[in-house]
Amino acid sequence: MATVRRTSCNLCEAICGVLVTVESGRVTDIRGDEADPLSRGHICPKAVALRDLQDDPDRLTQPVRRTATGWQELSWDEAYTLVATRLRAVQQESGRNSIGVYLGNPNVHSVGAMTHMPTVVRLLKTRNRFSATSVDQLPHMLAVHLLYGHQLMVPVADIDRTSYLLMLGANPLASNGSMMTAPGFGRRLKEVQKRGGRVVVIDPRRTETAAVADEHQFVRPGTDAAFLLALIHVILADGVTEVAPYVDGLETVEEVTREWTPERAAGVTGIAAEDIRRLAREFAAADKAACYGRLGVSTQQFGAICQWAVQVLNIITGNLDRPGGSMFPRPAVDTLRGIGRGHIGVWRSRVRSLPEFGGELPASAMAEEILTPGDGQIRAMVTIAGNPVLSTPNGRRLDEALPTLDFMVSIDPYINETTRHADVILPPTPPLEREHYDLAFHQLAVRNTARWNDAVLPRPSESRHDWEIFRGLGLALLGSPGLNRQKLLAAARLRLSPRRIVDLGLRIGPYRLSVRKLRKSVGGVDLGPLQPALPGRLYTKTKRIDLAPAMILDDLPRAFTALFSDALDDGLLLIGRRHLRSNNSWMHNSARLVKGKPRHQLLMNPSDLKARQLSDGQLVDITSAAGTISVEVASSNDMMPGVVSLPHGFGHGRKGAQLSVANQVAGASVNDITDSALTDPVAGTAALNGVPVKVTAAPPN
Ligand SMILES: Nc1nc2c(c(=O)[nH]1)N[C@H]1C(S)=C(S)[C@@H](COP(=O)(O)OP(=O)(O)OC[C@H]3O[C@@H](n4cnc5c(=O)[nH]c(N)nc54)[C@H](O)[C@@H]3O)O[C@H]1N2
Ligand SMILES: Nc1nc2c(c(=O)[nH]1)N[C@H]1C(S)=C(S)[C@@H](COP(=O)(O)OP(=O)(O)OC[C@H]3O[C@@H](n4cnc5c(=O)[nH]c(N)nc54)[C@H](O)[C@@H]3O)O[C@H]1N2
Ligand code: SF4
Ligand SMILES: [Mo]
Repeated sequence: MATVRRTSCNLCEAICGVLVTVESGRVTDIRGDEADPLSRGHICPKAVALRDLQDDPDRLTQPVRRTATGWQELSWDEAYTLVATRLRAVQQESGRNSIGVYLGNPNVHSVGAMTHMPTVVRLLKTRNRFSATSVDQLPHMLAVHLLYGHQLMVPVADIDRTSYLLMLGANPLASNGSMMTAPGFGRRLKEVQKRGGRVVVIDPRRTETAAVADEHQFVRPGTDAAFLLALIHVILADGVTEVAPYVDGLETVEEVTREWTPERAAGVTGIAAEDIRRLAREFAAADKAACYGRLGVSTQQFGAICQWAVQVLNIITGNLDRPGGSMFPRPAVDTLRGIGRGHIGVWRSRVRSLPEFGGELPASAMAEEILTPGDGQIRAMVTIAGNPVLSTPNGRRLDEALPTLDFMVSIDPYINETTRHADVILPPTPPLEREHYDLAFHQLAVRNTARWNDAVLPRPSESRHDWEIFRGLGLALLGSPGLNRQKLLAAARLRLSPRRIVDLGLRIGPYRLSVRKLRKSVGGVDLGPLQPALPGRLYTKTKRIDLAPAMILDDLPRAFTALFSDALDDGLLLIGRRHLRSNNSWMHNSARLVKGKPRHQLLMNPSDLKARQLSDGQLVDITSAAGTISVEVASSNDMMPGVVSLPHGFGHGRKGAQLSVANQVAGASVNDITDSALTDPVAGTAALNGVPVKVTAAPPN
């Protein structure tokens, strides 16, 4: 008999409600849930992959250990003891910091990882912690930490009420939105336009999103800082600012942007000075406007300046904290309370002296910290829901570094490009077997809603949820807790279930909800549109906003020199892209998703092809300072001349990776040529976009 169960898809940040049909224990259908007040029935093709994850024969369900004769299953208890013993042994021999930890993206999509993983990471007491943050949203977190006093106090564009949306470096029609949970982004954009509003996209590629916008401007990769500061310059020169009484530092911003003129910006960005002036004036004049900058303006050499400038633009035009502007969500569980406000540079990486942020070092430093001998060298790695061999810059070097470790453990359902190097792999249950409340993305949602999901399918007795794995591993690491208060607390925390923790959070949260109440609401509860929150909710000590933090001001001269004085490289610049049917590096094992036209090619403007006597479809070598990869080139008028685009997450088929579908997918890993030396020095974010490359015909083999 078929039953229909409600849950949500948590593969990306859109957290769409879905209805799953189950027949005799198997999923037979997945569709959008119209009753979800946030997603209103929207889903994308990846939702069906939930079913493929469930049924994937390559997915591990029990711990495995690498032996001379191949992978061997072991019991959960054996695995916990083995891992804890080996990790402690490495630390005993080589010191606390000899363990490196890398946390990948799916952690934020799992309630069990959110509630239980931090305790285990803390127990390891190492400073060599890394995560996908530094190849992603770190500049956002730095900017809001400096401006609003908390690293996660991120405002989102109030897309459902705005009349002017200026987007840079974001392609939500492929990504479904990021640092901004707005399921059905395309529909929401159409609604802006239907209301008579305007959508403007700034991107070196005419993306799927640019195609539906009212205006698209090409921008030379890595130069958005000049564009954004010129917008601020124009608005300040016009004297049309609208600044809230709790904002300081306007004069300083005026001073430091004086030299950042539209004419200068035009020279490097490729956007005409009159267009920059017009866009600034349109933005300032719109009754409700929001500027939103995402990955393309984060993972680049001036990401920190860009994300700061996006905030400043919203603030000085009176759009921060205003309906239709840029607003702060108010989730039912206040995640900010449970997470530190953030800090930067309290310690630095050993080899290159890159700063920590919020307790994590830049992922760009990971390989060198493993490969460089000396005190504090990483000798063991713990990877949790990450595939850094494909997802971090100079992944090839990391791929070579991992086998030199004394020990490696991965918490991951797959034997993939990274985890094939592990000694032990601990696989968690797949999404449909888990309960879920979204601790991360209600915090970034364009509407306040809340939903609890029961598991759609029972977990098989031999499987463990991720939180159970963290509990098992954490207790093994604790050994016998003894009388130490900290240890007892950690053990107690590990023993609480996610449901219990969420329930407590809901009860003390702003709407006094509970898991019981949420379970009774079909599709989730609607808590209404975003509400103004300032200055009361600011985390700054003064309850004021300082527009001009020293850390950013100090970096402006570097940007000015690099952008305006240095001889600009006239070669090609490499950027990334995403596709609706692909998710970072790890969903290429779903035959249903990867079928159809290949999506791994290098996109290049026909004029650039012609100048190099290359032709569409040809195999080319792409060479950067970090190395060379070979891939097919595809001619595309959607590319800005001088810019080429390659998606990340490809480069499967490596020896030992057990991904029967993905291993057949063509393509190379762009992160074999992104350069770990190329970072934004302010916080060490990897500059994955704007990498100088040469493209030549690949020699025939
Ligand atoms: N060049 C370039 N590089 C990029 C980007 C880019 O745009 N360009 N984007 C960057 C961004 S934004 C990000 S977020 C990173 C992502 O970087 P990562 O997080 O390192 O990589 P993912 O591809 O998301 O890999 C996720 C891993 O988690 C495993 N996994 C899946 N579900 C679960 C689960 O529920 N639990 C556990 N324990 N494991 C699970 C998968 O098998 C896979 O090994 O990549 C970054 N790298
Ligand atoms: N289908 C799908 N959805 C996803 C993911 C996925 O892999 N697949 N990944 C998820 C993750 S982890 C994240 S973080 C989000 C990311 O969400 P988005 O930020 O929307 O991601 P992208 O599609 O990479 O868009 C980045 C855009 O920046 C542009 N760009 C590159 N360099 C520059 C530059 O210098 N300046 C400007 N202005 N633009 C530039 C690129 O052309 C691209 O269009 O997507 C999430 N959703
Ligand atoms: S947009 Fe697609 S992948 Fe993202 S949550 Fe919705 S259905 Fe899942
Ligand atoms: Mo990401």
